[in-house]
Amino acid sequence: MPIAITRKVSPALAHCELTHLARTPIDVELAAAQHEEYERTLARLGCWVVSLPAEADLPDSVFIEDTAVVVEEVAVITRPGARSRRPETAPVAAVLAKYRPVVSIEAPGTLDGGDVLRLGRRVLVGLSERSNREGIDQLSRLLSHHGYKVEAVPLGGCLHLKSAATQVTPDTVLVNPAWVDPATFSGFTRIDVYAGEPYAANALMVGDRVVYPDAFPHTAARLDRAAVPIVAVDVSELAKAEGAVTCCSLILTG
Ligand code: CIR
Repeated sequence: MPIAITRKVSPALAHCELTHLARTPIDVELAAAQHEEYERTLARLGCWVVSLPAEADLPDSVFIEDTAVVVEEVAVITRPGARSRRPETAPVAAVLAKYRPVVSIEAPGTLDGGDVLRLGRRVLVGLSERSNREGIDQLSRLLSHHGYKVEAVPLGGCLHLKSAATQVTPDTVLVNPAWVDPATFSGFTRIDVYAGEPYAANALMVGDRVVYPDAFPHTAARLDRAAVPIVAVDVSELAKAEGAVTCCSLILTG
């Protein structure tokens, strides 16, 4: 059974980091309710959900994906690119130590888990405002002796690599080609997001299903046509904090 580690919405969510979105009022109670439904969805899809308590002083801590990169062999604790997010990692490291050997990215490296897209033994990492070359090199050293090949991927216009591309079936990726070079995914079948839905490339594959925001009907129709089995969730309030579906969990398999 996959384990999904989540963290409850912080009461301080409205003070989140924002890079590409303007600040708009966030209803924290609604965000928390949407997050609970997201957790229930993961449970319905067969995950054992380990839900960590809310952190009152860490606005972005619900976006737990950014704090670690977990493969079968090891958990790599990140050093988030946003200084305000660095205190998020310690409690996550303590939990992950129950499941994996734990290693860490060290200064001056920075890395956000949202930049890390694993495709089999290939690990693509967005060279972004959050993840620097030193962080990517450290990740490469930490994962290479477990047989992974880490590749830096240039990005433009978005926060993280997984804002621009995610995997939706074993051989299909969902891509916003305006934000990442689609040639990166040669060898995969590619589904492009509908141009009017730039944020639509973030999907969370859980087993053979895909958790997907209900906010992108045109791109969802493309996924349907390609027979990608999606399970819709409403994460509209979390989206105002620049979060989406991958960022709210760490999924441990194997
Ligand atoms: C941030 O800027 O760090 C948060 N407001 C959003 C993080 C979203 N993380 C993700 O998509 N992996």
